[in-house]
Amino acid sequence: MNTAVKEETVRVFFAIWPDAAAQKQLIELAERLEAVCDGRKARVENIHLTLVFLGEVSVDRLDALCQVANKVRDGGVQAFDFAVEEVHYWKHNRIAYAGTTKVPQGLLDLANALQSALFAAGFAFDRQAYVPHITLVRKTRCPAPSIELRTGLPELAQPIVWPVREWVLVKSGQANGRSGYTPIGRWPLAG
Ligand code: 2AM
Repeated sequence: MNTAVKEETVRVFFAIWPDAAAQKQLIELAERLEAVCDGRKARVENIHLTLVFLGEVSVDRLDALCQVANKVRDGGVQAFDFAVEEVHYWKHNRIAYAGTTKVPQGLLDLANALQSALFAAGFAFDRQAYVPHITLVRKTRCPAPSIELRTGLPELAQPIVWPVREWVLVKSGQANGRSGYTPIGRWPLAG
């Protein structure tokens, strides 16, 4: 008989959520992309920009995770605006996403501060170079064969900009019978 007690975990990540106006523009962009690329567009309420993806974390460690976020908040990372200017396609995972050419310093500061504080607190996370991206359509077959060749992807007439004033800790999983994201903490930016 296996008597080992299975540790309860949750799949979590830190992220930024667009405001309502940006959400509307991003879902419209996702619909345009879906029309040319096929695939499955994100649900409007799920559209987000990940800061740090932690994956499965023990529920017993969630308090410690929030303490890490408190420490980063107390460090006073400045608020910033995020501007989506481009659409890209990642062939390796068949994702079409919204990105930016001008990564705001505040975003880099926030992602770096979180990574450093998480590392110091002993949390494991993906330490690959941070590429800010907002997944709009999954399982796509975009005409653009690579990130460099974007021919065929919708162009943005003007950037989609929103003021970033807080970040959130999000739980990923089943909620009300649907898979989705549930915020379990939020922290303000300074300024
Ligand atoms: P994706 O949209 O490119 O899949 C919740 O799954 C969020 O965490 C999504 O923004 C997702 O990015 C991101 N994510 C999932 N797995 C990840 C990983 N191994 N490394 C970095 N980010 C990941």
